[in-house]
Amino acid sequence: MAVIDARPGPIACDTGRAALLVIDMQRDFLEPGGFGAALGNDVSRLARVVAPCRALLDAARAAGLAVIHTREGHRPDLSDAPRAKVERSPPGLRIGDPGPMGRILIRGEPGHEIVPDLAPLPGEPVIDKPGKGAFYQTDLELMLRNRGVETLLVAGVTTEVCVHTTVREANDRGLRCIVVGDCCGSYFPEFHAAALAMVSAQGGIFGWVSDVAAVRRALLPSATPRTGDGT
Ligand code: TIU
Repeated sequence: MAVIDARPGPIACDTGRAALLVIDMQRDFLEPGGFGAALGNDVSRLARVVAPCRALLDAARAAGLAVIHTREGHRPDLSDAPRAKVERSPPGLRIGDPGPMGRILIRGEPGHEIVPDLAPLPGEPVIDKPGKGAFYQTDLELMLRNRGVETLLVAGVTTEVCVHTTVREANDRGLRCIVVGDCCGSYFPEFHAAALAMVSAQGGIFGWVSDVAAVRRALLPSATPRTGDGT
């Protein structure tokens, strides 16, 4: 049992019944020419999340947690892409349009891949999701139930969109969610801060908020703190 320092208070975590969920750390959101940029965002704001996420991934793997990755994206024929979503970006920069990393937000294209530093290891499931929430139209819930997962550590992008939607979905399914704040990123610093505050307000209405240093201390008590984990 690990006890993780968090807001609104410390949270006990049975590591045998916990999983790390890394959300949408894809080139399409982090690099120029992808979906994030097509929506008019400054994608350079997300790069700082990669190193802390890697420190978190290393700790979770070393502690034997289940690690699950997600990717947002659509089928090449766009049959799973709602028109309302496609029309959100300007013509020429829409989902399915060609870009420097292949077709924007399409499965199998270079831009859809997870950034190399955070690449899934063999055996780590990757959930391909058409929406913002990782539970919508995916088998994530089944996977978590089959593994007996009760607690989710959550990292990834963007804090107020896919991370928040997923945490709300998980909370309603009875999972304890610990959002690792410095391993989440947003194109909007003020939204990032507000989104984290919303999770832990009201006594932890959707979950807990922690940071990578606190998680590493709890999961690997004898390890030396290292660069990139915020210590
Ligand atoms: N636009 C934005 O902030 N996010 C997304 O579209 N998807 C995710 O958050 N993954």
